[in-house]
Amino acid sequence: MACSEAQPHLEEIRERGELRVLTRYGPTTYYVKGNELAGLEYELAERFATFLNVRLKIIVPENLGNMLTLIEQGKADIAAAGLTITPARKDLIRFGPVYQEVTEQLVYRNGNPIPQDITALNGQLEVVASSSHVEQLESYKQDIPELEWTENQQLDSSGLLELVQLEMIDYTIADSNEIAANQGLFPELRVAFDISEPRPLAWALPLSEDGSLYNEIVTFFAQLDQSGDLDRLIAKYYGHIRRFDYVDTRAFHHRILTDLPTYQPLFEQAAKQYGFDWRLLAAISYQESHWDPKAVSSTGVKGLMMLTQATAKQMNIDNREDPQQSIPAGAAYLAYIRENLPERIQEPDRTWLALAAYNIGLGHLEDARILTQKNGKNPDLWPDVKQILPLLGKKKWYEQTRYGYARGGEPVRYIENVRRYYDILLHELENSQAEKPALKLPPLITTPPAAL
Ligand code: BLG
Repeated sequence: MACSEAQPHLEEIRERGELRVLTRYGPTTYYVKGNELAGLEYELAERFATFLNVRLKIIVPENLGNMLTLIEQGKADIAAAGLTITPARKDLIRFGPVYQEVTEQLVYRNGNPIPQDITALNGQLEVVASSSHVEQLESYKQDIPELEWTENQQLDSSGLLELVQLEMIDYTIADSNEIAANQGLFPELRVAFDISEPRPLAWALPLSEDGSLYNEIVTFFAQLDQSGDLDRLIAKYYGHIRRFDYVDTRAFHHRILTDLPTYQPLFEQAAKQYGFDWRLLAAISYQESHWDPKAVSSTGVKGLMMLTQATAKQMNIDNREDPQQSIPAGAAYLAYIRENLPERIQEPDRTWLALAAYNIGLGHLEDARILTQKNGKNPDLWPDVKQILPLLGKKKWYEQTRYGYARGGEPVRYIENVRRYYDILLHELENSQAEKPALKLPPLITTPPAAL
């Protein structure tokens, strides 16, 4: 029996055919998006399992403390949970390669006084128990003995950010990526100041002499980095966050309550007919017209889905201002574009590329895809095409194209906004309508399992 311990960790995983990965729910890690599981950590873990040629088993422990203990005790293979490498943690667990850097920041609610520094807090500060933020606060406390905080065992970072938004606590500390990912959902959050230097995130694994799994992780990340996939994945999750207009976000939250109910049945019906998520159609429509059926652009494009006259004709409708016509025609047009893209293009890139063409036209999208290929990037991936699209506005580039000049930055911003609106809708509607996600999450493990 005892000699089974000598088996290298990697062999053990291969024999069992399953990689056991601990993570936590949250917009930067693991969540349900529409009908799919998503999250940067989830996708990385899924790719690593494929790399090892084993199944992926995701386990969500009750809290961060449990997660670290489970890893320390070797009861799971990896924790992929946006974990910061800290000196104290390094004594107990081993970290893989750094894949992202974040800064820890103090968050307060808009409208309340902005604290100038950590000595000037005037209210309750709550942080996630066992987090790197506790370690950071402990180091500050050596110089500022009066510094006080509460450690929350139940909630994660997103949960505490929500409490700040709801004014149930005054401050929390969160990682910059978590704050950015949550700002669309909680538009009243504000960052007061950084409380740390940029800090590295990495996967955690049990500390042991056996380097077999560690070496595979190093090779995996090196390949991911070299192929550009790591940058693409990070851009996929954070690329659309940066430039969002937070004032607009507040108006959107309001319109979800006042205007959306009028059009929701039409979005649902069109989505069903043409194979979309209705919340995506609603997000597109908000981006196009702010749900104003009489909206008209300077170029004469009209209605809830902002159709040109030519599109209306092609889709056989005669009144673009009529929501009953505009919504199904917009959905049908988008579906038509999506169907006509080359078959090899996979989702979700297929939908984003179709949406780019909805906005700028298929000809210009095709030009951008050709330029993408000329630049050594992949024309079938939205994150690659999106880098090239703005070049259609530059002479040096549009001269090389068939359809010529276009405002290529517009579809990029357009899709960034649609994605933000879509994320907000998913979150808001799940909360308010208690809508069941189509896909069940894996079971939530609330007590450490005896033998993982
Ligand atoms: C789109 C059309 C495309 C057309 C492109 O313009 O409209 N989409 C629809 O009608 C749904 O068919 O492609 S083409 O047929 O190949 O030429 C290019 O002409 C609409 C866009 C234009 C945009 N909104 C849907 O995204 C718009 O309103 N732009 C004006 C903005 S502003 O008012 O000037 O700021």
